[in-house]
Amino acid sequence: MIRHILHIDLDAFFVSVEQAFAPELCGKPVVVGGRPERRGVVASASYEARAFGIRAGMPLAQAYRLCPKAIFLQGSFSAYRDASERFMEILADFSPCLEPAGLDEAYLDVTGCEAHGTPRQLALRIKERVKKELKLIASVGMASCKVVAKIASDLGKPDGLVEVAAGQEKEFLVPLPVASLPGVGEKTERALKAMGIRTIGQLATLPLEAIKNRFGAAGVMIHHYANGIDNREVEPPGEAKSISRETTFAEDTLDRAFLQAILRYLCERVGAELRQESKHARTITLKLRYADFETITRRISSKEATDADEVIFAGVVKLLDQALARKQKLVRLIGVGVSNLIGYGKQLNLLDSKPQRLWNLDKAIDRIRNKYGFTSIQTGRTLLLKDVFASREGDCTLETPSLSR
Ligand code: TTP
Ligand code: MG
Repeated sequence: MIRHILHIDLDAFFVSVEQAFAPELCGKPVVVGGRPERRGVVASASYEARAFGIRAGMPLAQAYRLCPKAIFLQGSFSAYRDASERFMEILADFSPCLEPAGLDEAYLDVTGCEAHGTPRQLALRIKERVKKELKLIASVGMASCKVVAKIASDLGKPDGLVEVAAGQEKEFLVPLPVASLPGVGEKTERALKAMGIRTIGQLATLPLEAIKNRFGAAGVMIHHYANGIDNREVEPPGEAKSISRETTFAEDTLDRAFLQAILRYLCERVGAELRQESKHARTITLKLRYADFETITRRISSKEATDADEVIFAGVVKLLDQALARKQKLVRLIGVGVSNLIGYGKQLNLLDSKPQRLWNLDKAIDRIRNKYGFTSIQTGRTLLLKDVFASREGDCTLETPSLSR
């Protein structure tokens, strides 16, 4: 059976989110990554900035030399994460077979969705909704396998829509440079060049054995890809096993009120994700890294599972107080985690164990945050962080999420 796979990738993602917030940035060379006088690299560059040769991964100082009039922004990671969540929600409306492959890209298998339209019609509708609801531009590649769909979406950028008909995969790939193949990094590209291979077409015609001898299993993979062969399924992520968030402070601290406010914020993030995954947690973990890099984790488990921000918060605050009572050392990193997760259905006495008030409150806040972004609502216990939120610079480094499956 011929599969219909879409690869959707947002154009200049970080920059485009900034432009959606501040339309005066549209049409200008914009770079997200930080101030050019600071160390660091370009995370995302607008297409206008790319016209000057600026690329992701390039040192900011070099980007500045290429285009001094470019607008350099620190960026706001939580805004990107919120946009990413909303982007994935739109995609999920088109098919349940959705595999996020990063914040701004995903594979969607729409085989069998003919009743709703052809793959091209679905792709156009996705682009339309992303534009209308998120003010972002999605480039879409359509093909019978993942690797060709991905290359097609890259090729059409910006604002692309490239369809590769079944049977045309190899022909489509022939003229493209080998570096467009996923799995061919700079090192492999150099090694292939030394062998006289520059295009995917040349790679495809090499005997498989020659590539296998030179590059091993990775060689077999890129040889298959070069021939338009990729049997990988679009795989929706498995169920979450643990969820955690942590943050490193700009300055080490022992300010208990501040630590509690940060903890509350992290708990709300973890709780929201837990509810999103329709899970309850039995184990709550606090992680602390002191200024001297000593790192401790402390956990409490309970028979009663929870997904309430308030309960998770009460747990970690207790752990924090115990840790601070034992050691008075400056803290450089703090994190909250939940694990030992169970599905809603397994906790039959749930409504008794979680006060209705907390349930209603968390749900109401989730709804608003899902619609307007996480930081659209700030709860009383995090008010101390107002300044951190106000400076988008701080927001960018507020926390690192981690979800293990
Ligand atoms: P990409 O999709 O690779 O890049 P992009 O969306 O900025 O541009 P386009 O897709 O139009 O080519 O990556 C998505 C986001 O991931 C990007 O906006 C910023 C982030 N990122 C980094 O932080 N560092 C990097 O080196 C890269 C490549 C991306
Ligand atoms: Mg992108």
